[in-house]
Amino acid sequence: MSGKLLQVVREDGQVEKALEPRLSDAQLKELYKHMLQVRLVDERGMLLQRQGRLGFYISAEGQEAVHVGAGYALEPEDWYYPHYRDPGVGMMRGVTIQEMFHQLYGNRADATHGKQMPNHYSWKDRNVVSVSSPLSTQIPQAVGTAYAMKYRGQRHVAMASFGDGSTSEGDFHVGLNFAAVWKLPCIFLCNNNQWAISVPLSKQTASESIAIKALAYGMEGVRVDGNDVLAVYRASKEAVDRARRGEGPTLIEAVTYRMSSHSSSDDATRYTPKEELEAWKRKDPILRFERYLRNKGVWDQAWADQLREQTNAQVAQAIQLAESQPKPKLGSIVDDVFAERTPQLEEQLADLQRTHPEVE
Ligand SMILES: Cc1ncc(C[n+]2csc(CCOP(=O)(O)OP(=O)(O)O)c2C)c(N)n1
Ligand SMILES: [Mg+2]
Repeated sequence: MSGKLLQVVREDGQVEKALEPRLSDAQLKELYKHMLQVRLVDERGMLLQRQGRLGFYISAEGQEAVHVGAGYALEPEDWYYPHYRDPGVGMMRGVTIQEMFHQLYGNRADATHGKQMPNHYSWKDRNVVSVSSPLSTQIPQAVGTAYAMKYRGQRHVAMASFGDGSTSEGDFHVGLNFAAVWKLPCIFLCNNNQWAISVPLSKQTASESIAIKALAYGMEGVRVDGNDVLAVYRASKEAVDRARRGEGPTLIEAVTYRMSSHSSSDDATRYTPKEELEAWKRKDPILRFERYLRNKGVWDQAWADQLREQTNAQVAQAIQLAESQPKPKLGSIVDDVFAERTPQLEEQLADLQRTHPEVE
């Protein structure tokens, strides 16, 4: 366990050659594409909320390199237990922008028929488990999945993603302890964005870092520059390989910054120092990766312009279709809750139908 921050690409885009992962030009462009897609979806999502077209929105602005880098180290069969600030992993597994907007609108085409808040995605067929609103509950869930995989002799891994504030929950400690004792194929990805709504990291822990906590549990811990997609990828790939070899779990602390407010219901300008945000804006993960690609001679301006244009067009089209969909059917409120509807649910549905005859 090292307290040092793992960095592969410096802020000026220069690379640490010895640490550079061996990825093809096409793979590097893929990483860029995934980060840009998340950013462009977020930009529109927040605007739609401000226009009163979406009820709520959570932006991942500034944190794209964390989950894109980590998600890139996983195979499709691996399980991902998300936080609410990492939509890119689903997209990397083929979730379309359209599916994402159906979820944001909670319409009839949404996989969960509007049962979840916006940004609380659920992609069952992509091994991305539903986002849990109660913080950190995804951690023991991932540990349980890793335990089951070990028990069955499967070679897959489970990754749980969560925030810095989430490390103060009991579930974090219980989950990490269990995973280390049983040497489970589990990776814990802490998106340390310095804030838990308006509570700064300094009020969250007295430890010198989040990563150092791994030492006490008896697992590997690594502190990585979360605005450096190649560093996050490198640390995650090492953790995933270790887990597949049966060498147990890893805690990754990705040091990053929440460049937007906590959610559309928050105003971070009331509690974050302006200079802090300005300083982190200069570390923007997407701009840094662009600098790296330019230095490497991989950057292609026409390709980047087209990518941006195409993604924005997909977003616009997805919004149009999502807004034209009907609301979920009233009866769907009791679907997918239990394998079979309980008599109580049937009774409540009958009550609803009686009191809301106008709703389909
Ligand atoms: C168990 C629980 N307690 C409190 C909340 C309310 N809450 C929602 S998000 C949040 C902050 C979480 O901060 P962090 O884990 O750092 O994640 P971030 O939002 O910064 O990505 C809080 C306190 C909750 N959802 N669940
Ligand atoms: Mg946080």
